[in-house]
Amino acid sequence: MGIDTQVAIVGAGPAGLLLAHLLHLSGVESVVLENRDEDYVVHRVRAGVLEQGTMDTLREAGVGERMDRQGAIHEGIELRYDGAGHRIDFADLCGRAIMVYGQQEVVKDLIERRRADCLPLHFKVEDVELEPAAPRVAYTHEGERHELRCRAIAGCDGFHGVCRDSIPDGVLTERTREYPFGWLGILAEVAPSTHELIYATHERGFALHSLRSPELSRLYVQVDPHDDIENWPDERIWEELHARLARDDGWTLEEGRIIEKGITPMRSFLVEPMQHERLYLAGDAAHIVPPTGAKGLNLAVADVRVLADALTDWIRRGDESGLASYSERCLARVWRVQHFSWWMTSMLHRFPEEDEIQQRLQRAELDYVTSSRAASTMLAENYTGLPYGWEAAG
Ligand code: RFL
Ligand code: PHB
Repeated sequence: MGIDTQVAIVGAGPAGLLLAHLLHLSGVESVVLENRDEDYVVHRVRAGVLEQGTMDTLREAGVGERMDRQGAIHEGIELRYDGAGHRIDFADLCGRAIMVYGQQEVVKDLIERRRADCLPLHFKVEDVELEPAAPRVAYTHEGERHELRCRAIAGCDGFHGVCRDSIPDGVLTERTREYPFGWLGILAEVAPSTHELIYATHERGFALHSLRSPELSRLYVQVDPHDDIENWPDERIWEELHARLARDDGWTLEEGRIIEKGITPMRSFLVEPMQHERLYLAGDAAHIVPPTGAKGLNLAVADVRVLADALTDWIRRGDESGLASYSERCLARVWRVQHFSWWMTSMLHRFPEEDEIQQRLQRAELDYVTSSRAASTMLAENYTGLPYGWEAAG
């Protein structure tokens, strides 16, 4: 029986689109299937922080040109508590940096490249069904049912996708932790009141001041995960942000028109292994981290780098060893990042039932991280992202 494409990729988020492009660069064909429309995908506001390795990957793959023009390199962040700011200087501590560039811009750049290369990318695909062992993917597009025979399937369809659920019961071990809070995020038409990201902790809860461009600010406040966005008129959001981000030295937060707002619950989640038969899961389909470490998108990029190499070795050279160890290689980084994201989250949020000991422990941790070079280097090294292959080198 013949095949229709070498790799069927489900999901056109950063994981699916980057995988398709990396495979193309190494001479492997793929088809990308996405259930949303293109407009929705490029306007979905999500991550904004790219690790050093992510920006290097995009550049090396020839899709970093607009990022380098419009994104902003940041060499540090501020931790703010008790009315004072404490800078973590990445450049000094670990010689690495981050790029502030919206996830939807990365997605836009990858879609544009896929179009320019005239390669298959289908939006508004419905009723995707997988047979991981065949392997085969069936779907409906423009009213017609199709079947795609392939050599491997990449499940890049996010946390709510269908790929993970197509694996029979008993194969995967799932681990989940829900946090007793969520983030209310806004995009506001106002010049950022800061040059670097500010992670603030306050008795009223966590707040984050992030940026998108010289005219656009992205801000978050910790809220109850079950709260309704209707309970948060714009004035109330600004009031919370002013209170939680306040500094004793007269720093002020500028307000602007809110053009987007929503509440996201927070969880830690992963499956082990990240593969079954000829189906390989990557990105949010396999793991979720709370956003405090700014890691989700970066972890998706790390997965697809490993997967692209492994698929290429198998399809072009007949070497299956990379695919066999795909999950194991990814999970070393996944667990490291799970720990860092949990640690940042625990240090910076208010927990509903926390006692005074818990508060004092958080405070002791913040004082340590902001005063010890060893402790702040740990934060800097993880935030900017451990180099690829660190686990093997260690
Ligand atoms: P995505 O982006 O969810 O893409 C999955 C795609 O699959 C499609 N899909 C399907 N397609 C076909 N058939 C089906 N049955 C399908 N079901 C779903 C979806 O429509 C979608 O297009 O997953 P991917 O590619 O793994 O990328 C992961 C990242 O999107 C995610 O980890 C980050 O956004 C997380 N995240 C952050 N990560 C960072 O690295 N830095 C950050 O600063 C950061 N901030 C954030 C974040 C996530 C947030 N939210 C809203 C969850 C801030 C927030 C508020
Ligand atoms: C963002 O800019 O959206 C952002 C930045 C840092 C985070 C999470 C989200 O930790």
